[in-house]
Amino acid sequence: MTDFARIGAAVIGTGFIGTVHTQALRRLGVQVRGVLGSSAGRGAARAAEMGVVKAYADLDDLLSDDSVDVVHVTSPNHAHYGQVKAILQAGKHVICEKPLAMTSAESAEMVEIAHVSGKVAAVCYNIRFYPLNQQAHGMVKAGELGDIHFVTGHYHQDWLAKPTDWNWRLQSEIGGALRSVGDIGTHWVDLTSFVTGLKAEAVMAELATFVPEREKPVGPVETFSSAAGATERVEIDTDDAAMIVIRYPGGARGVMSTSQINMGRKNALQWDVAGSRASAAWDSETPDHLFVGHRDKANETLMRDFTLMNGSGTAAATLPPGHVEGFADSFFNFFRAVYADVEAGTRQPESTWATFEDGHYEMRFCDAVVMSAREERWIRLDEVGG
Ligand code: SOE
Repeated sequence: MTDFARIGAAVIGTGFIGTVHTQALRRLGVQVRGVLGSSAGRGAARAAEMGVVKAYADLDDLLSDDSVDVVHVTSPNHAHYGQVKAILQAGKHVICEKPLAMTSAESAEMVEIAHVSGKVAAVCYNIRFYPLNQQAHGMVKAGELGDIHFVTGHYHQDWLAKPTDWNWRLQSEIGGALRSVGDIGTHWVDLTSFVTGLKAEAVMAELATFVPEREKPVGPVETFSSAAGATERVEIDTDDAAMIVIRYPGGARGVMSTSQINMGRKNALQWDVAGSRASAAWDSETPDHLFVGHRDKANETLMRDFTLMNGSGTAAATLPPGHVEGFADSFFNFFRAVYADVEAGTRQPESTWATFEDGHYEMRFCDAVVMSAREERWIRLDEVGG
């Protein structure tokens, strides 16, 4: 495995996902030089808790640190555009959390800035790096499923099911116009596009807000956390759920749903891809098993086992068979792939991590969903800007 100890990284954001990034980088052997919190005080407190040597005062302080080669952006969505632009213009590589931006106009500009910079620029669609999603990508590429006909599934959670559940993602001015679609729907869109090789041509969408008023805590609340204390009632204008029908080029079709109010579904992404020769299906809550469906022989369940997987799957597998690889492992596998390209100086042809172009596709998908839901008609992605 490449020696990553020569590479320095900094992480913007010290909440749930920022901490996941920091822990995965340390496991990889990358030098985490410092973190930047939502305030200097919070950053210093979290750095001390995580044993990170430095808490930066602000973004300029971080970008002036010559020992930092790669910057991870895990701040709320509205901050991505400005921070990524400054990072790339400072000559550093960047890994930006999803969704890439607030709109496809922003993401279009970020694609151009990344191209001009010549630096490695990745979007954190980590779910590609559960090894069996890499395996499925390789199976489709090898023609094992035949022509892709029908792509279905969902991404359902329940952490925002109650009126007392709160998170910054609920506020469109911070998280963007779409919440369930932007936050978790884009994972499903990116993952199925990666597995099938297909990108949506047009969408027909319906959005739903089942909890129109919520109790907003007066103080800060971390993702998947709850806060005690004073609250104020606020009206919600972002989607709790979405229903989206998809047209792909060549006649393939898809249908998916998102929800953050399905009680009992903690973090359930499911995809099911039907091809002309076979089908395949995967569930993030049983990530070490891949269903492969047949007509002329028994169905199969492939348990993650790098002695039985294709090149894509084996390259992403870290633990022995039966030692389940989960959410945190997907970040480790993803960062290992990106940092190998940082070490090489540029993205390699066989790399499978999500680029800014992929992140821009997801933003165009989101803008088309907003337009379709508002105008109650099919919207082609080439109708949206950016
Ligand atoms: C909250 O919905 C969240 O943390 C998302 O932001 C992540 O991208 C997803 O992987 C898990 O849930």
